[in-house]
Amino acid sequence: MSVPATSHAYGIALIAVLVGSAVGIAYYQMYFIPEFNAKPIIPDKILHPGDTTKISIIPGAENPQQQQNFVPKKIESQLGVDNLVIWKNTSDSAAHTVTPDKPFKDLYSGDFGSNGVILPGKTYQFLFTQEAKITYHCDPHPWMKGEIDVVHGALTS
Ligand SMILES: [Cu+2]
Repeated sequence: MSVPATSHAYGIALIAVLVGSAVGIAYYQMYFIPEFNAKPIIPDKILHPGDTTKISIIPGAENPQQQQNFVPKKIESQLGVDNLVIWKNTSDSAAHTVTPDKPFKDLYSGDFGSNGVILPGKTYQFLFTQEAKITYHCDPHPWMKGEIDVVHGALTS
C-alpha cells in the first residue's frame, strides 16, 4: 500500500513548523524574557574590580596554640574596588579550607566556600557582588576563624 505523495509533503511541512516553533520559543526564552537569565545584572566595575583583597593562611595555622592563622583575621572588601577575595595557603605542609559558619550564596557567584581543601601553595578565590558579612573557619582546624565584610565602596554607594 502506497501513501500519496501529498501526505508526505504535509508530514514534512508539519515537522518543519514544529521544529521552527521550538527553536523560536527557545530563542525567545533565552533572549527576550529577562527572568530566564538566572544571573542578575552586575555593574562592570563589580565584575572586574581593579584590585583584590588578599588573605594569607600562614604556616603553623593548623597549630591551635598559634594565634594567627587567617591573616588578616578580619577584613573589609569594597564592591567595585577589591571585591575579588583571594585566600592563599602559604603553608608548606598543611591543607586548609575556607568554610562559612553558615551558608552564604552570592546571587552572581553562587555558594561561598572552598570546595574541599586548599593545598599548600594553592589559592581559593571568590567574587563578591553584593554586601555581605561573613564569618568563616577552617573545617579540619575549627579554631582557625576569619571574618569578611563586603561593603559598598565609594564607586558603588
Ligand atoms: Cu586549617
